[in-house]
Amino acid sequence: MKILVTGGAGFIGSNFVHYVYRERPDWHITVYDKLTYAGNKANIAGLDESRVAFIQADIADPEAIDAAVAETDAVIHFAAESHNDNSLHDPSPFIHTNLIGTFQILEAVRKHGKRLHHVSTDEVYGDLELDDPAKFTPETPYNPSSPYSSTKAGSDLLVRAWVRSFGVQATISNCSNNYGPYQHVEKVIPRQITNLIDGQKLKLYGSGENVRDWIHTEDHSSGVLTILEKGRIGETYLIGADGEKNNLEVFKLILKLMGKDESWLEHVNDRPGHDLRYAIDATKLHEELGWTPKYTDFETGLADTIKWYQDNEAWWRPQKEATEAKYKELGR
Ligand code: NAD
Ligand code: TDX
Repeated sequence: MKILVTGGAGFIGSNFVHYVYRERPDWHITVYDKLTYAGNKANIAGLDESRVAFIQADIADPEAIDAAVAETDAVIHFAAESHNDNSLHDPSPFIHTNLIGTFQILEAVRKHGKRLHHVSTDEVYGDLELDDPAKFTPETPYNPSSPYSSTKAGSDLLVRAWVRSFGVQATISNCSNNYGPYQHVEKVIPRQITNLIDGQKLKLYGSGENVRDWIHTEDHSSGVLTILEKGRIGETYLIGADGEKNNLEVFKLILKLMGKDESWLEHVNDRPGHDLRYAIDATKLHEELGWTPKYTDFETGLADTIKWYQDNEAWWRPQKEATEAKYKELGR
């Protein structure tokens, strides 16, 4: 089996590459990544070159993606502009990569008759009230809020249309918030851990009542591999691990695990249009495909993640200053 992993030098894509490398030793993996500010070849360093190849290119480049897709059996499409705050600052790369890029991948898999798994997010469903007993299911209507989530929603709809109109062999997954090692310092958990390492305060948007449904990135990878191998063509599967927590709870846990009191917590300007709550119902993935998450103890997973950032400063340090400069411009 030969797979092409777009965005395989990013946070989740690189975790998937390591996961498949370990779990499917007879597969060949080609990573296809533009290496934007969010991509880092160090994330996939140390893998045997006879089993893992690397192409630096843009998914929106029709010739480059066509040539790569022609050589593979299946495409697992992680590449995206992935950060909501950036999309509020400048939506244009989100249109380019998430919409045009996904379109070019669809055209290539259509032409060459290749299997596609499209990786998406729970944010396409909009947000839930705090006391809503319902969670997102594959039947929840799309209602995205930000330029990021609307371009991801648009990419999902393109995939659905290419399945129905052209018979493309694709599946889609929508996952909740991931955490773990190798996540860019722009995202909430690594930003706060590295702030504390730098003697800076945690930056909490608004009151901190917003709820995210946390899943360890390795559980996202096992979910994607399960769907790639066992999922029904044309279907959407939601990936989540019942990890709902509000931001204030997460921040307090980071403070506790890093031995600091609440004087280290600073309330900053809220994100415009800030989604209130995400929550995933992963029943379909459990019951139809037999998937279960492994990393269900958030406190242990968070403690390991903190340790990883403490031990790997050389990995995140080059990104930290520019990231905080961007936040300063946004007043957050
Ligand atoms: P990331 O920003 O860490 O990585 C994105 C990767 O894509 C980078 O390596 C980047 O260089 C590459 N890339 C960007 N534009 C490209 C282009 N035009 N051509 C080729 N490569 C390009 O993102 P992530 O957090 O790892 O997210 C990966 C995927 O998972 C995305 O599709 C995202 O929407 C989805 N997702 C993320 C989360 C989360 O919590 N982070 C949750 C659910 C779904
Ligand atoms: O400094 C911060 N302080 C803060 O309170 C940052 C960066 C964020 N927040 C809040 C905003 C959100 O309520 O924390 C929560 C999580 O923020 P992000 O890490 O930016 O993630 P989110 O916007 O929830 O989106 C993430 O999950 C779904 C990923 O970035 C997306 O790629 C994925 O689709």
